[in-house]
Order: sequence, then structure tokens, then C-alpha cells
Amino acid sequence: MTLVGRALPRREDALVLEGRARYLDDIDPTGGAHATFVRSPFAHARVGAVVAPGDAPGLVAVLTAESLRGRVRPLPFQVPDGVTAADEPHPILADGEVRYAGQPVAALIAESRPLAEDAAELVEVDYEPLEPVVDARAPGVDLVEFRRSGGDVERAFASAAHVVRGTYAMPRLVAAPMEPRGAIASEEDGLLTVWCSTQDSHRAVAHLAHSLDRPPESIRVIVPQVGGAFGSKGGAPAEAVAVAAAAIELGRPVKWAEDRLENFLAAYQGRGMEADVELAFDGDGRMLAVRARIRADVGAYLLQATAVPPHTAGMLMCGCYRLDAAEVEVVGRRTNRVPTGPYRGAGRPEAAYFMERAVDDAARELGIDPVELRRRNLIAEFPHTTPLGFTYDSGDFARCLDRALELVRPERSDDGERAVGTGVGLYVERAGGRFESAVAALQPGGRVLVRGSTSPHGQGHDTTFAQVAADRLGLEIADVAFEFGDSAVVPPGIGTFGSRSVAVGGAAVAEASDRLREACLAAAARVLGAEVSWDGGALVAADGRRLTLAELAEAEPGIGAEARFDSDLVFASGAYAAVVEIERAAGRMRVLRLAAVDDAGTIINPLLAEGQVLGGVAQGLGECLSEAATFDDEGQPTAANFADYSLLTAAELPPIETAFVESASPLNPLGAKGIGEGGAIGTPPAVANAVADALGHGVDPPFTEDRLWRAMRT
Ligand code: MCN
Repeated sequence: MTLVGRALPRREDALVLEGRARYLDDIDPTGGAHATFVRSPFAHARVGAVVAPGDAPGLVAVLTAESLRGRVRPLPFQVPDGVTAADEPHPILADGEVRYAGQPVAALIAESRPLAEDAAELVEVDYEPLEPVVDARAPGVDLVEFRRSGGDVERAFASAAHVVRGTYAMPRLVAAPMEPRGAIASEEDGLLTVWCSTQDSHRAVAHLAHSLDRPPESIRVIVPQVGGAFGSKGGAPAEAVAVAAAAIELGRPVKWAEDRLENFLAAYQGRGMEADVELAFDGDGRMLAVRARIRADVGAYLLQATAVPPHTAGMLMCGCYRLDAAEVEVVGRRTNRVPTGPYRGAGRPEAAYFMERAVDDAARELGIDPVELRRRNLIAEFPHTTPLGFTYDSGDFARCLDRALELVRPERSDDGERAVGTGVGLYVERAGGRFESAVAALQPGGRVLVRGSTSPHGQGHDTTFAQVAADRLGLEIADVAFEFGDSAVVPPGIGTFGSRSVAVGGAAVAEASDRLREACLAAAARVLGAEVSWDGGALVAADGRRLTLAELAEAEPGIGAEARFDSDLVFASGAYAAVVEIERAAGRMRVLRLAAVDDAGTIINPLLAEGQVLGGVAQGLGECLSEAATFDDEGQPTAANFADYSLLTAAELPPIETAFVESASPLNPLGAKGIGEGGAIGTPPAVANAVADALGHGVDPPFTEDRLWRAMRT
């Protein structure tokens, strides 16, 4: 039986469950010093003198923008195709101005973390408070701009029998990984080694090389066990650059392990977008065109991927629908808040939410059942190129929708006290793209070691990729070992984000495994002096002579192969459905049932894929029920701990039914697309539409008692 497609439990879990996994804060290099950061108490202020204590106990060094001048550059940032971005990078330490509460102003390095924190208390910073920008709708500075249109939008709207308009908003969210961020840096013989709790080593190397202005070859990034990231640990944070600069200056290791408050204040946040959406329909309820203006509150600076979610949201505004024309205008407004960046879904949940809410509003206005309206307009043939220029490789949107409805058992009633409604939310997810690579080597003893360029932090790549490699080689899964995350040993790649690891990294693993098999066949032919064939763990000549992989490794050491897989974008999709109940008197909402149907192409491991869906659903539901990163009029965060920022726990999850539709992608050898974000994308529109169905009108999340109570009375 092949291994791909089997629901195998994660073999990497034993390490975590038995407490043997080593996270960043478990690493204490000999002779290391500890860093803490003085952070701005103001959302916006001019920064004058920074006066540090000369003789605080255990204090080793104080870093400020002044002392780092000429030694570091602000963090680099990425500008997606077609986006205009302002030159507003995030400084390593604030230089003359702070633009969000929590921005690092000075780094204190001491013999221990408590001593560093004590010294930080003594630092005096001359702040001159300035007016903060807290409303992304107010006129201001745009850091990101993107426009795209395709088809004749004007004509579509001019000829439309109906035009439906709505405005929809998604609050800012924090990713809240169980393990906050952190970095340890050490320089020896010109090699800077940085252990970093990050999503992959490659981007961290690139960021450190840029900000420290040194060749990437002189930097090694080691990713230890990472306790979740959910998009919020892409590349190297400013604090890691400061720690590296300190280690270089002091000639000793320096460690920074973020605490929870810092994570709430200074780790980039997600979402925080709203959109005006217009849909044009003909007289038969056929959707002709979409026009959307998306406003993103991108925060104070551009971090490496700040521009990515708004761009992705814009590009996905055609959703699952056949349209003649589309036009999107995206503006990322500067505010005095911590910058935004990718958080599970990164623009996809926003697009799905905006579009699916608009479709439901249209259904109400046109008097057509929302499911029926969708059915009339779903894309049914693939590949399909949207008017905005994305080419969907494969899918079966109608089947996903049917299955979701079957699983959720729709319900609708209202007895004046209790309103029950059902909603659906469809999504298309951009995944794949760019490249990843893998190296596979036959080791002494006959086991295979594969090194992959992606870097798991909870997704289970060790098990999943071993299923792929072992299948290609006809081996047992236990015969394949994996290594990830150390830039000194893993081959080049981009990293783990955007649910691209299996489709791109997994494809590279498959190809490297195929090539290793070819290399073993060739080597065995040399050793045996005859043509051989592959028989699982052995190579067999026509005359019956056999060579096990262990014997082959001994006869010809160093057999290996590598592969790089360049990937087009692949498009996963899904249909979610939810049934909610609202107690009218209190505004209390309960999700009674939720169905999640995802199409991530060929599923490698259904157990892990389902785990990904459930995790994403939990985050999507958290967003619906309670989560919002809020700020007051001074720009101060008002939800910077787990009492005020309420994460959903497993106990609060409703019954969830999951199913997969597997429309294989023709674009990679595995037929795989991405599943890592689906739950976080499909859940909010399904729940929001169920709320709207129950109440007869829509409301934006979070659906707290307060907000629903008010919504019912206005
Ligand atoms: N999978 C599968 N078959 C497919 C696709 C995926 O079996 N066709 C399974 C595999 O077990 C794979 C997992 O799903 O290990 C996720 O694969 P993929 O969809 O390729 O996503 P990535 O591995 O690239 O993970 C990134 C994605 C993102 S973008 C966020 S954010 C996220 C997520 O994964 N952050 C996570 N899931 C997370 N899960 C945990 N525990 N922690 C995080 O920080």
C-alpha cells in the first residue's frame, strides 16, 4: 500500500510531547548575555536624547539608533508585482521618531534577563508626543497602493440590471503563537550564527544580510523547534538584527526571548482591512463584474511582507465566480499602530469575507436564494483565468458547496427569542509559486536522509514529506529521515508560508527522491556490472544477485541527488457552511455546527490535513466570536494580553464536520495544493453569513454580545 494518502500520525510529536524538543528559549549558549528592549510608551512621538544608566548592575552594553549608526540598515521589504510602496522601512531601533506603542527604542544587554530588565527601567528617553493617526479611513499617507482591472468594467456596470453595494470590515488580529519570537546571535571567525524562532532560515539570512550589510555566506541561521508562527514569524525581526549587532560588538553570544506583552505590542499583526464592494448582475442573476476599494490599516512602517496581504486580497476579489470584468483599488494607509503582515490566510480571508458577504447581500436584494445565486455563477471549467489575471489550475466549486450543505444540515427559524440561520462561505486560495529544493542522500546503513528547504513549525512536514520520499523510493517511512531549518545544511528555497510547502517543497522532495533512485540504480549497475531493477530496499540484477541499500552505500559511498522545483501558482478552494443561533435578548451567538469542505488537490496525509483545517477553523471562529486587536484614541493597544484578547479554546469549538474534495493540480508531480490556511479563510464568511441569515442583515465580526445586541437595535 502506498504511503501517500494514508492518515499516519505525526512522528515528530513524540519529541514535543515528551518535552525533548528544544525551543529557542531552551538554548543558553556558554558565556551568553541577555537582551531586553526599551519600547515606546507612545503611539507617536519625537525621540530626543536616550540616556542610559552608566553603571547598572550586570549591564554590558546599551544600543540605540545613535550607537548603531553606520552598522545597521532598516529591515528590507517586499513589493509585490504592480504594487507601489512608499520607502518607509522599519528601523532597527527608533531614530528620532517613534510611530507605534511598543516600537523598540533601545536594547539593553546584561549578564541576565532580569538585570537587563532592571537596567531598562533606568533608561530615560526624551519623548515629545505627537498626534497619532488611529483611523485608516482618515486622509493620510498611503504606504501601499495597488490597482488592477480586467475586462470592460464600465460597460458591465452600465449594462447591469442590478448593482449591489456593501461595505465590510475585518478587524486587526494578533497571530498569538504559543511560543513568542526570539533570537540568539553569536559570531565566531567571521561567521555570524543566529538561532531564530522563525518560519524558515532563508528569508532570515537574507534580512540579516541586508540589515547588517554583510554577505549572506557569512551568516548561518538555525531554526530550532518553533512553537507556532501562523505567518507572524516571517524572516528576521528588527530585534534579531539588534541582537546580532550586539553579539558582533561584544564578541559574545546575545539572547533575546520575547515575552507575551512584547508579542502583543510589537509582533506584526494581521487583517485590519475594509472594503466597499459593488457587484453588477444581469436580469437573470448572472454576475457580470466586481468593483472593490480595499482600505488596509498597514500600521507604521512596511515590514518585509506588509504589502503582501492587501495585494493578495485585491487579486482574489473574483472569488469563485465567472465574471466578465473586475476592478480593484487597494490602499494601505499608514497609522500609528504596529505594522501588519501575514497572519494565517494573509489577504485570502479578507477577499473571501468581502466577496461572500457581498454575494449574500446581493441574494437578499435580488430575492434569490444565496446558494442558488452562487450556483448560477460558479466557475466550472479549469484552467480559468480571472479578469484580474490569476489562473485557477483546478477545482470543483459546486461539489464543495454541495458537500458543505449536506454536512451542515441547514436550518432557519426565529421565534422572537432565538434566531437561527445558515450561511455559506466559499474561497479560493493562492498557494504555491516560486521555488523550493531538496537533497536526498543514501547514508551508511542504507537509510535515506532528505534535507528540505521548507521549515515546519507545527505543520508536520517530517511525517508528510517522509511519506512522499518513502513512496517514491519504495521504502518504509522509518527508512527516511528529514532535516529542515539550518541554512548551513538545507538547500536553497523561499520558505514556509502561503500554504505552499507541500505543493512546492513536497514536489522538490518527490523529484529529489526520484533522482536518488536513478542514482542508486546507476551505482548498483556499476557495482554489479549488470543492469539492475529497484525492489524497495534492494537492487536486483537479472541473474538474481541482490544488493541492499546498505550494501550499496558501503560499496559506493556518497550517492545523492538534488532537485529544485519551480512552481506556478496553484489555487486551493473550499466551501464552508455554518449554522448559528442568536439569543435576541442578550445578543449571544452560538455556532451550532460548522462544515468545512476543502479542495487542496491530492491529500498526502488526511489526518494532518484535517488537523490543519481544524486549527484554521479554530482561528477563524476566534475571529468571529471574540478576537480583535483594538486601540484607543491615543493609539494605545487595549487588548494586549489574553484576558482582553480572548483566544478561543478547544472547549469552545462547536461540532465541526470536515471533508476533502481532491481536484489534483496539474502543476506539480504530487497533484497537491495548499491546506494550511483554508479553515481560517472559509470560516469567517460562513459564520458571518449565518449571522446575517438569522438577523436579516449583516454585521462585521467579532460577533460579541455587545456588537450583536447593538446591531439588532439599530
Ligand atoms: N497537506 C496534505 N496534503 C496537501 C496539502 C497539505 O496532506 N495537499 C498537509 C501536510 O501534512 C502538510 C500540512 O497539510 O504538512 C500543511 O501543508 P501546506 O498546506 O503546504 O502548508 P505549509 O506547510 O506551507 O504551512 C503553512 C501554513 C500557513 S501559511 C500558516 S499561517 C500556518 C499553517 O500552515 N501556520 C501554522 N499551519 C500551521 N500549523 C501550525 N501547527 N502552526 C502554525 O504556525
